[in-house]
Amino acid sequence: MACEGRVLLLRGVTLLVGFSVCAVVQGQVKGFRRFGHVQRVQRGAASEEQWFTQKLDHFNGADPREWKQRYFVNENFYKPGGPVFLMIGGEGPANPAWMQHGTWLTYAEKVGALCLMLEHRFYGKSHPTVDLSTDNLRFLSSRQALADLAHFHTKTAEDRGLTNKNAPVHATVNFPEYLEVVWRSLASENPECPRLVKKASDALVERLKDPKTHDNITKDFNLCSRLQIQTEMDSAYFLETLAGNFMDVVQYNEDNRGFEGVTGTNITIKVLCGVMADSSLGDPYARYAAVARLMMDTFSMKCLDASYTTNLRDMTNTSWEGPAAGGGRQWVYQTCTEFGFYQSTDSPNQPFTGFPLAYHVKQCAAYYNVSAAQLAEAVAQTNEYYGGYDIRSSRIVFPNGSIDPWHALGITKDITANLPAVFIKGTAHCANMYPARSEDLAQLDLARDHVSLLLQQWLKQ
Ligand SMILES: *[C@@H]1O[C@H](CO)[C@@H](O)[C@H](O)[C@H]1NC(C)=O
Ligand SMILES: *[C@@H]1O[C@H](CO)[C@@H](O)[C@H](O)[C@H]1NC(C)=O
Ligand SMILES: *[C@@H]1O[C@H](CO)[C@@H](O)[C@H](O)[C@H]1NC(C)=O
Ligand SMILES: *[C@@H]1O[C@H](CO)[C@@H](O)[C@H](O)[C@H]1NC(C)=O
Ligand SMILES: *[C@H]1O[C@@H](CO)[C@H](O)[C@@H](O)[C@@H]1NC(C)=O
Repeated sequence: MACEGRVLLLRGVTLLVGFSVCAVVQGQVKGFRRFGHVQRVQRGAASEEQWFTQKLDHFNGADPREWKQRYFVNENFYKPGGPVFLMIGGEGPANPAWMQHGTWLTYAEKVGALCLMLEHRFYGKSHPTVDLSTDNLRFLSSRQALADLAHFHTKTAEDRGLTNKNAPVHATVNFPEYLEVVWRSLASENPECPRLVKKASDALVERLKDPKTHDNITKDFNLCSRLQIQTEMDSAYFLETLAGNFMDVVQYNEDNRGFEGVTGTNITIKVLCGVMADSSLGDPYARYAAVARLMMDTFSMKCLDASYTTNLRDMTNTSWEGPAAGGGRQWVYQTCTEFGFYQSTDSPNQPFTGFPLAYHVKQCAAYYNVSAAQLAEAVAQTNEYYGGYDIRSSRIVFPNGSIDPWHALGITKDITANLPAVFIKGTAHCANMYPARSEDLAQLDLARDHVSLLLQQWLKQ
């Protein structure tokens, strides 16, 4: 789900600026799309990594095992007595580039804050266990991660008192609304665009039914190996991979992510809708294939690996050197055991076909032996534990962008004056957290200023 980082504000009183959970994603990582993968960019002293000792299991006093968690500090703006900003790592490596760039530093400069960033357990270099076996992944949960934060906070900012670490979370097994927003976001560029995508996707689904077409499909989409459709999982994985091109671009449309070392930021909704409207490329199906090839060129991929069998092998590799250890195996585990959030094609009001909820649920069994019933129970537990939308704290701001499919699960209307929403028209995922630039929409500038004012106001209380 989530910005590689919520920013918590620690101070004498309950102060928490929830930039919510924003994933900073690199689209081409297996099993991992639309979640937090960040490339590492090392720069300057504030980027130096440091290590903090944590318990493996915060909820079992009898278990003495410990491990080292990575964190970063930027003291450049700190004025004694000032607040502490804590950026919480998300489901990918904590990227030290955030210690040099990003809107939170602008805020820190204004209020004299100390800036800390703590990497999430099991992601990046924060390895609590020797490998990623399903048995060891038991220690990967948002509750353990919050306990890491609490302990980190107690030790590093003892006199500042973080009293609220209640993340706003509403978990849901099925999340078909995601693709509904993808439709609307494409339509905001050009109403024809999502219709063309749907035509193309429908045509592809039709062709898939006839094995005689599979050689052509293999060629059209430049697949690494001949298309093999033996099970529903095979076709679902293939169709989801192609839809993923659109999902990724919509989610990060025009976000200023270049500073993190992310490539392909110039592939925007406008570019994809441009290809979909280009009749010189052939019918919508041919244009859909052209989009896939454009993405491959952009990310320097020789061919497209859209085989579920390969994916299954990658996702069940439990080594820290494994192909999904960048976060894919860990994040999907968290979806199966805490959050769900499956971006299924179960709504009729979206462009794609063929990857229903059942496909996502079966992956939980295939990767971690988690059944559908266990998944449903785990998600219900999460909402019971965190309270879902029933948020009882105060001084949390909830920013969201209207283009970002995740806003469908976000808080886009003020709950109270002390729990304000900042709904930004026309921006994508976590746009407000990235460094400002001159091309930013006026609404985005205003949103950043608004958050800055709230921050200063709350710090005075
Ligand atoms: C495969 O593509 C070729 C060239 O476009 C076309 O002539 C042929 O009919 C296609 N084959 C099938 C089975 O669709
Ligand atoms: C995006 O940028 C890359 C690298 O600068 C360039 O090669 C490519 O042509 C650009 N693509 C588009 C669609 O603008
Ligand atoms: C897991 O991935 C690593 C690194 O790619 C590889 O060396 C190892 O053989 C894989 N393990 C299995 C069981 O496939
Ligand atoms: C899978 O889970 C079931 C039920 O929780 C359990 O009985 C079974 O032993 C597990 N299988 C494996 C291979 O771990
Ligand atoms: C707002 O929506 C929530 C719920 O999906 C996401 O978790 C957040 O990342 C998102 N916030 C921003 C700033 O994009």
